[in-house]
Amino acid sequence: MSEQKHDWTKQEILEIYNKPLMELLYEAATVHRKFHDPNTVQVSTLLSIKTGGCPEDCGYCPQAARYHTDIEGNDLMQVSHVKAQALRAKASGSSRVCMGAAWRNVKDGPEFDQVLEMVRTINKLDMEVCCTLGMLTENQAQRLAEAGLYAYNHNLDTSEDYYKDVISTRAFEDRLDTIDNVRKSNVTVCSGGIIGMGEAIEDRAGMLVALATLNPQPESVPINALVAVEGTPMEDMEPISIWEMVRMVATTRIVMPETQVRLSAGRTQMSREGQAMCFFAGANSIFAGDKLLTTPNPDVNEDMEMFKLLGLNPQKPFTKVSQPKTVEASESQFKDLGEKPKWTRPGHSIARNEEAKAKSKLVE
Ligand code: SAM
Ligand code: DTB
Ligand code: SF4
Repeated sequence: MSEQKHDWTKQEILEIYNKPLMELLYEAATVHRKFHDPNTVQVSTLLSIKTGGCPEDCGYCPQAARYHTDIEGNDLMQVSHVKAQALRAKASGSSRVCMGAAWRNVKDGPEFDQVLEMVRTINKLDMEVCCTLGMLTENQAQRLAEAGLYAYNHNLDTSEDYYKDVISTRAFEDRLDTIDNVRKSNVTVCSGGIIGMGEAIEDRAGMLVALATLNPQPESVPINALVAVEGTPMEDMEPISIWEMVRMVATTRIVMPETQVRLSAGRTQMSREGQAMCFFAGANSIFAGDKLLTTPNPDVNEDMEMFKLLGLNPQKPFTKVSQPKTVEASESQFKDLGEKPKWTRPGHSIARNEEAKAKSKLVE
């Protein structure tokens, strides 16, 4: 029987977030132990299968084409390369591979077919496969499910209110619609957000309301600390303190007791003591590998040393949900519909995004 509560209010969540720290930690750790093994942490490896050149204006993102960041853009990776990287990840202790593409949305055609083949290939290595490819139709979600996709990552990123100050090329509602499309398939939902983008604590609580009131709640919730990348509109944001991360992780754990809470971007700035506090507060998943998508992440060997020090064990694949079956392309029941969905384009102006875009033109 699920013990998820789906009527969380912002007020209730704020009360949890603002508790005296020792109370908050104790409550979160108690919930954590009821639903999870506190000594097991899932290790997932990110793979950027298509880097840079994205048409969106997400204010935090180094991959948006309109800002001048010094990342190296790449076309879609070959399936053989993806397989080699997945094997390396498996050998270093990862049970999940998450493939990211700098796309606004998925488009039917040869590139999506290639991604489906990547999904089949990794599933056959007995690893959990996750994708994050932007907005998705129901048919595309079904095709990914059929290929053996385990999870789809699509972050809400922040509260509905603050979203308008971060992105102008799509709406919060589009994100919810994509999550809904994923839910209609057998693929599990991974959705979370970023803290440290200048949002108020109320926005953090607002994001958690949006996630926790989904029924069912996401199986996985990544909590990222902003990586402030030079050239993006958020390059000058002050880093968040470890206390804010711990509070966010603990609150997420309490309001979504069954979910895997992922300590995501920002770990290079965190001490081992800080990360240990996050694991105690209920984080039970990390991204491993010296790179996230385009920015640095701690070295795998250092992470494994930290696991040893803390007595943590990497989670085996398919401990929560069984391995999806893979259907070959030739036997697929879901056809390429060539859909051209109308995702929203609010197009309002965000001053700091416009400034970063103007600065980028001067650099070129
Ligand atoms: N293009 C797809 C999309 O936006 O859904 C998938 C890739 S996108 C890079 C995946 C997620 O990475 C974003 O939703 C955001 O939460 C996170 N992200 C991107 N840049 C980040 C940064 N500088 N710091 C922290 N998280 C970041
Ligand atoms: C998520 O929530 N964080 C990951 C993953 N899902 C795709 C991505 C973090 C990206 C950080 C910035 C970069 O490396 O480009
Ligand atoms: Fe593109 Fe995703 Fe980056 Fe936004 S977060 S600019 S959609 S890659």
